[in-house]
This record gives sequence, structure tokens and C-alpha cells, in this order.
Amino acid sequence: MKLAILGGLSACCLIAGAAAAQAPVVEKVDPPNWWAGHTVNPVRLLIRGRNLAGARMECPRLACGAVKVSAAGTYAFVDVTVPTGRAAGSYPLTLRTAAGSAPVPFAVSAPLPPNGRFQGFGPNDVMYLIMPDRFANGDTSNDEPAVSRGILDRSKPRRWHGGDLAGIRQRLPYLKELGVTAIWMNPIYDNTNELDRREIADNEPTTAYHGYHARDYYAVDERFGDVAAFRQLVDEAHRHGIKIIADMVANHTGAYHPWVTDSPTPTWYNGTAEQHLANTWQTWTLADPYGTPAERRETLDGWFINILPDLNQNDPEVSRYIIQNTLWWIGVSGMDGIRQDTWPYVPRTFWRDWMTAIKRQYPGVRVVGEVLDGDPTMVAFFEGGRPQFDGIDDKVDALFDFPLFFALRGAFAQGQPIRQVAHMLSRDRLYRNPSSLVTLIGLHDVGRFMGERGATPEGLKLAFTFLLTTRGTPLIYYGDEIGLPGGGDPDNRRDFPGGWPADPRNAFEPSGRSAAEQDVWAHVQKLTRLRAQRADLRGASTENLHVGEQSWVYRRGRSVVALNNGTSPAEVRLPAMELAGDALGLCPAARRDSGGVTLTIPARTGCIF
Ligand SMILES: [Ca+2]
Ligand SMILES: [Ca+2]
Ligand SMILES: [Ca+2]
Repeated sequence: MKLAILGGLSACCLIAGAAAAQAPVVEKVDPPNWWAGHTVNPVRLLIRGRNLAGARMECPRLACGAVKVSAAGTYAFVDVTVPTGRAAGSYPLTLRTAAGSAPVPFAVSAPLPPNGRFQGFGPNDVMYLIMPDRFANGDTSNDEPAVSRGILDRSKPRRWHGGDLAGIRQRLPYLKELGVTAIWMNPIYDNTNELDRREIADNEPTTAYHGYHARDYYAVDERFGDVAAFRQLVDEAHRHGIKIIADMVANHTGAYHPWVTDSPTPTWYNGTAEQHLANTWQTWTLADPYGTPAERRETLDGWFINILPDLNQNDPEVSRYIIQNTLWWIGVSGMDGIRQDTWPYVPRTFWRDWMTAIKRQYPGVRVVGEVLDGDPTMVAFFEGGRPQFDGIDDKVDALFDFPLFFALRGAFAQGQPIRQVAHMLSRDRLYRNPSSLVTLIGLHDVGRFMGERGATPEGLKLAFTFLLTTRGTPLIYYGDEIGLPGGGDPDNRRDFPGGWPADPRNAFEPSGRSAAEQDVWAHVQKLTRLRAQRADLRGASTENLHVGEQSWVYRRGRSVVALNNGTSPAEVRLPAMELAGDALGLCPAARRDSGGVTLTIPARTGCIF
């Protein structure tokens, strides 16, 4: 939301002299609206403008507190109380100084009916990650918006490509057909509008097509759509039985955020563009019982990649701004969950407060945090639901299972022993609730599964068989369901074939897929359907029946999963048990004799009995 409102009489005519006070100008109001009966009341507005020194507010039919103005007179904080039962509608406020006045647009909104909204996510879901710029271009009219021209180029992997919210909405039937029940999208905040000359890659300035360089936390990037389009996507996804999980970034803003050159408070960021620490990613220090605040400072306060301005959540105004902003996105859209970026680099006291505020207003909404670490002791350290040695409980609902991710890539892509996957799963003893983890074989920050040395479609299918039959909430990275190739960032973010009107083929349709792509796609669909049918496959109960170097048989309730990651058929001998046929149709029936059961698992194949 951007406003350019010149308020009051021109100051020149009121006061003579060179030092004449100028009339106040209001440019932006965060948040632009709030709700009656909300758990956050009063709501604190952050008003951006000019000549705000000495401001007081007039708030008809609402109540406003004292105004706090930044030293430069460019920001004003004010608490607005929305009395219980205030009807939805426009409630214009007035900011007044000795030199004049300016209107402050503000609205009270009707809360969205909670039924079918704010649903959370969990092991019953199949999550699907979409990079909005790279999935489908459903609206070519927003490809080159007026505020931001000349930075779209599909031939360049670090430029904008034109995908948007309309494209995702149009592909909901595709996702439903695949068996997806929850979409996580990379951030849709309004991002940097120009070529980023502070972040150079391959000798070229980059763009913020990925969404992680916010310049306005209260707007959707004009290339993706607007807040109404987001709400429309959430509503239509819900009609398809699909939940929406939005990506949020509380650790840092983009380098071009207006706060960087003029901050609302002197301690808004940790450091300044000229003088700041660099994040050295010494995440272990955060979990070090012998550490000191000084030891952790670089990791908590350092600027990400030494470029992204680090927000200071210990400044109560910053903390309050982020909390309100999160509640605002949930409230205006009816979305179901949040993926929070770079979890470790923010003080855990803030996460505790942030999580508490979310649950107070929206108890059903769930959050998954990003702790990109292969060490399960580090992921377990940040797990919510229990205080750590410092007495702090992050309270986060879920984390990504990166330790398992690395083991899966090693085994199923590179061909290392499958035993290491079982070995990693044994570390579940470290977690309070291993089933809360979000499991994955790929996402936007790592090279594609098929980009690994040694990766094959058979290995990919086997990895999916494991992913959809193990504990946790499985995540599919867009395009992995057709074995999309790609190396590291940005090659792992190729456009989905068929997402653009002029694409030579459309892989959203079976006719647009190669035989190999269709084979993987049909396999994934079969697995999502089996998982939907069999609660056991989504449950917490797992029992190893056999763990070999390259073969693994585990029981999940009444289902038995048999995996062979070797390059020749495996024969596995099990104690006598009842085993129905393989639901995937890939393994011969178990052979029974007086002493037990023998399974024959073809090379690089997984079966579900
Ligand atoms: Ca577009
Ligand atoms: Ca933008
Ligand atoms: Ca930080």
C-alpha cells in the first residue's frame, strides 16, 4: 500500500522566514487496516512521511495514544484502539502539527469467517513448494510494471521471469490431481524494483525474483499481483482442498528497503549500511551452553551475505512491527501456515513472543522454521515445545528435516548405502516430536535431486517412495515430480515447462511430458494417493524389520515398506507375517515357508505391502 498525500495548507503561506515549518506529509501507513475484537488492541501504526515533528492524532470513533516521532521527523508511531464492536469501514485519521495537517487513511475490517481458514498443516498433508516467479505466468500484464521496468529476461536465471499468483491459481487443478494438499510459496512481499548492484553474481547485478529482499512488508510485489489476488488464491486453493503457507522473513530486509537510509528508530537495524557485522553462520554458538552473548553476536546481528540489513528484534518497535505484520497477512488472507526464513539468526526470545502472538489470535495456524543444518542436534535444539538450557522455548511448530535430507540425497541420488538413512532416522530420539518435521528431497536453496552426480529417475522414484512413507510432512519441490534437472542456485529454479504461453511444451498436461517424466509423475501421484488412503503411512509408528547395506524393510502400522537401493535385486528374509501384495505393483508376492517370509525387491525399487 503506497500513499502520496499532501496534507494541509502549504506552509509557505502560514509562516514566514527561511526556517518556516513545512506542513506534514503522510506517505505510508503500516498496517493500513485492523480488526475489532483482535487480540492485539491497540494496534501500533507506523506512519512514514515528512515534517511529522510535534504530531498529534485525531481519531474519530477510535482512540489514539500519544505520538512518538523519529528524530528526522519522517516516522511517527501511534497506538490506535479499535473499540469492541466497531463496524467494518473506513476510519480516516488526521495527523496534525503546528504547521498543518494530513489525512491518515485507516480502516477497520471484518474478520474473515474462520471456517475452512487458518487450518495449519501436518503429516496428513502433502506440501508443494512453488517459486512464484518460476512456476506459471498467469497474467502477462504484470510482467513489466511501471515502477520496475527492464529487469525481466527469461534467458537470464537471475532476472525476473514473469510467474505470478494468477499462474498458481490457474494450476490448482494440476496440483490437486498430483495429490498436493498444501502450497508453500517463496515470499510474495513487494521486493526490490531495480537491478541489485549490491549483489553481483557472475559479473551481473541480480534481481529479487526469489522474494527474499523485501522493500515493503505490507504489499505483494506488483509482478506477482496484489493483496486481493493473494486472498483470491487462498480462497480458491481452499475450494480445491489445498492450504496456503506463506514464506516470511523476519531476520532481514532487502538492501533497498527505505528503512536502510532512514530508520524509524536509531536501533531498527543491527548496524548500518556503512558499519555492520557480517553473519559468519556460526550457528553452533547459539546452542553452546558455554557461549556468551559476545560469542553469538556475529551470528545473530551480522548481515546475511554481508548485504542484507539485519533487523534488530530486540528493539521493541521492530518486534511489535513484525508481530503485527504477521497477524495482518493471516488476517487479510485466511492463509493456513507460515514458513519462516533463517530461523537461527533471530533471538529466540523474539520467536517465543512471535509464536505466542500467532497462537493467541490464530490457534490453528502452524509455522515451519528453516534451520538449514545437517546436524540433528542443531535442529533438535530449535525444536519448539521445550525450553533449552537457557530457559527459552522457541515454540515453533515444525522445522525442516535437513539432516534426513542430506542422508536421502547421499543414498538415493549418489547411491551411498541406504543404511545411513536408517541411521539418521535413529536420531529421532533427539526430537520431542519427530512427526512434526517437514521432510524433503529438494528445495530452492540446494541443487536439484536430478542434478546430483549419480542421480537417476529410478533413484528419484525410490526417494519419493521413502518420502511419502516416512514420518513427518512430506514436501515436494515444484518440478521434482517430473524429474526437472538443474544444478545449484539459480539453475535449480528453472521455469516449469508449460507455465508460459509461448512454451514449446506443457508439462502440466500428460501429453506435454516425456515418457520418463510421466513415469516419475505417475509414481508420485500413486504415492500421494496411497498416503491419503492409509493413515498408518502418515503416523508416528515405525519399526525396522530389516536394515541392510542397501536394503531396508520397515513397518508403518499395518503397511510394510521394502526398499532396495542396490543395483541388483535384493532378497530379504523376514519372520513369518501376513503380507498382502505390493500396492505399487513393483515387487513379486512374498514367498512363504514354514520358517518365515522372503521378499524379492528388484534393483533400485521400493514396494509397499
Ligand atoms: Ca506475470
Ligand atoms: Ca517490487
Ligand atoms: Ca539477525
